[in-house]
Amino acid sequence: MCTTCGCGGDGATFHTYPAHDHSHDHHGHVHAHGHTHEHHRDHADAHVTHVTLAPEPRLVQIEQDLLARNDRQAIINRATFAGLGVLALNLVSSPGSGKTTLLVKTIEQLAGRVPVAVIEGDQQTGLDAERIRATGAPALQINTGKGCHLDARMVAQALPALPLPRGGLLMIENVGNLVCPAAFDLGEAHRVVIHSVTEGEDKPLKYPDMFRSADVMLLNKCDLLPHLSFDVAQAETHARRVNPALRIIRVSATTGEGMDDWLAWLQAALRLAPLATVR
Ligand SMILES: Nc1nc2c(ncn2[C@@H]2O[C@H](COP(=O)(O)OP(=O)(O)OP(=O)(O)O)[C@@H](O)[C@H]2O)c(=O)[nH]1
Ligand SMILES: [Mg+2]
Repeated sequence: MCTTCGCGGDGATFHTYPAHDHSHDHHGHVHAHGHTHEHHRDHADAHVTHVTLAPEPRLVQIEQDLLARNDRQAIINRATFAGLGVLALNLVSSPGSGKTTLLVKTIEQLAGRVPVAVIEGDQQTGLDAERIRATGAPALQINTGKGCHLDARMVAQALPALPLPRGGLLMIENVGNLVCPAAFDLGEAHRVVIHSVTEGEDKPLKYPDMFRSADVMLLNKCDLLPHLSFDVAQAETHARRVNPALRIIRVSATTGEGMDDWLAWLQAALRLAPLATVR
């Protein structure tokens, strides 16, 4: 459980699978904890019981306050970036999908043309920032400890320590996590979700908030497709089902496949950076 954003079991839905006694009647509402409802969803999964916990009102209030405070700081961050003509991108994904590898390759390709600075988010270690600095680009590591996401205040506090590339690119690599980072606007102009082909086609459906909140999806590690049963068309259909406007670019950070399309998208976004005062 995340200790900073309150993303615990509140409002969660539990699905139980009775091992025996399929004739047992689960149709009635059960108020075991005062807020619990139990029912069959349909005949197709008649042996599956869905239990929905209603959220505790006080926790909902705390979470709303937290997100409202974050949104206020995100507006300030966004205005700062727009004022400097900096294009800020928030890179989100599950752990290991290739965010840092893509960043390194992107920085190498833009070298001498577009100045880039990077904020790295990890629970522990400065490993990713070291990989970025090895390219020559400035990088600042934020360690979130037990936190599972970056928030707008962390980014604001990091900015004075990082030379912002006026007219350039600020890449913010979020903590590897497909859940909580979806709720926290950092003030970015665009959110880029990286979905690698080793993760399974179902991820956009299982983590819809993340894919819905993104503007671009980089489908990474496409060089591995010949070795996998991953269905690209199905993954893209799932992603578009939760976000019809999502721009999808197939890439491989390793071989460079698709990088031209990604760089073309970046160049177009850079031209609009001073106008990016809303997302
Ligand atoms: N085959 C292949 N491997 C890749 C590709 N991109 C990244 N990898 C590998 O995937 C692993 C994870 O890459 P990272 O760039 O560290 O992933 P990340 O998303 O930054 O990971 P976290 O920051 O820990 O969430 C490394 O072993 C990379 O070499 C790719 O396009 N193809
Ligand atoms: Mg990384």
